[in-house]
Amino acid sequence: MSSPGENAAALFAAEHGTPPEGVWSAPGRVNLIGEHTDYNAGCVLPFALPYRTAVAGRRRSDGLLSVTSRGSDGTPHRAGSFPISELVPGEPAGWAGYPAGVAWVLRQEGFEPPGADLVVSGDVPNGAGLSSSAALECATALALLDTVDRPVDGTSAPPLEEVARWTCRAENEFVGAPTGLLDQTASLRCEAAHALFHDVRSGRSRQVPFDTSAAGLEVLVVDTRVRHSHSESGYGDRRRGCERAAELLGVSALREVGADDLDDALGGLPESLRPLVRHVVTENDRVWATLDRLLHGAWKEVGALLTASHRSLRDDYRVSCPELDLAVDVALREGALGARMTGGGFGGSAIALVPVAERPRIERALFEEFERRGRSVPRLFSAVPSAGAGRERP
Ligand code: GAF
Repeated sequence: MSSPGENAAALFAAEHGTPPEGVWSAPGRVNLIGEHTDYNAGCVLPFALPYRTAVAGRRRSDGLLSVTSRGSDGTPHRAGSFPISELVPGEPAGWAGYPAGVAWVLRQEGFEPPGADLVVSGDVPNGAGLSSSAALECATALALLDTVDRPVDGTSAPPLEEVARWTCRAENEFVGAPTGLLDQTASLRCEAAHALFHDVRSGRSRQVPFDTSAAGLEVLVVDTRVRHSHSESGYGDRRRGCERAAELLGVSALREVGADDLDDALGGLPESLRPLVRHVVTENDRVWATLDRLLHGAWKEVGALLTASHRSLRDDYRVSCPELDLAVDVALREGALGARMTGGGFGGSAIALVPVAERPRIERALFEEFERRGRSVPRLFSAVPSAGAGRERP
């Protein structure tokens, strides 16, 4: 089977009659823990998936951005050609808004993209909470930075932290999804065989060795196939609630409320905001605890932290859904050390930390329970921490 990069390059050649000047790709992610903490200036702990979005590109000199994607049957979907200098947020809508948004942001940041032909191909499942949007944004950013002579593998490369901010702005301001920095940071900065501990407030990251196999474990991903979108109201409502709570507490972000001060903080807030704050403060604490437990190889405790995170997201933050809860409950019942929804929620995927030897049985139980309750057949796969974004070998 060909890789997304090979597919993008082949379609580029078929569409444009020449090979691309380069191919860049970026991965989807799972977030091990640290959910809805990023826009509260807190900490996250994702790792990159082996699934990637690749962008084959070539510079143009007429200021146009042409974007084509490869459908799963190999056919091209031509989204059109857009004058970069005339782009305005929201147009084009749909998937082409992500690459167009990145071109728009780069221009706002003072770059003058001369135009480009881009062909996209990827295998990150869409709408599965595995960060397919960030993978597309980040691969596009790398391709377009090359056209302005700031390649991310060159000496004049912009810091990846900046690239993460630009791609996040594309999603917030152009596409209109009020997301935080987790996904783009993960896609750009993760490394193979590691999870990435990232502190959004300081911008500092730490690569954390993540070798479940040495402990006879693996991370099973359960894509419930319930599709979600962060442009819809649920995500934005939670984010606004957190911002309002921070304002009432007189802090710039909920990150500043320590776990020891939680009870006092809750006492000063209206009832409706308390569960949101309780989740964010305890979740941030769980990220630090997970980092510590991972460094000590204390997998059982890591599992317990994952499960506690799920309960908090389900009961306090209220971003889970019946299918995610089902995946978590079945995995735990069948012997997972811990399980939780991953990503923004309202659908998408759950992860479970499972003993390798138990995986076939846990998978069977998941299929059976989903079928018995009339849910779609989940997609299951084992997630191996993989490399972050970069230029592919020619
Ligand atoms: C989505 C968002 F894109 C992230 O920024 C993050 O907030 C996450 O939901 C929840 O942790 O993936």
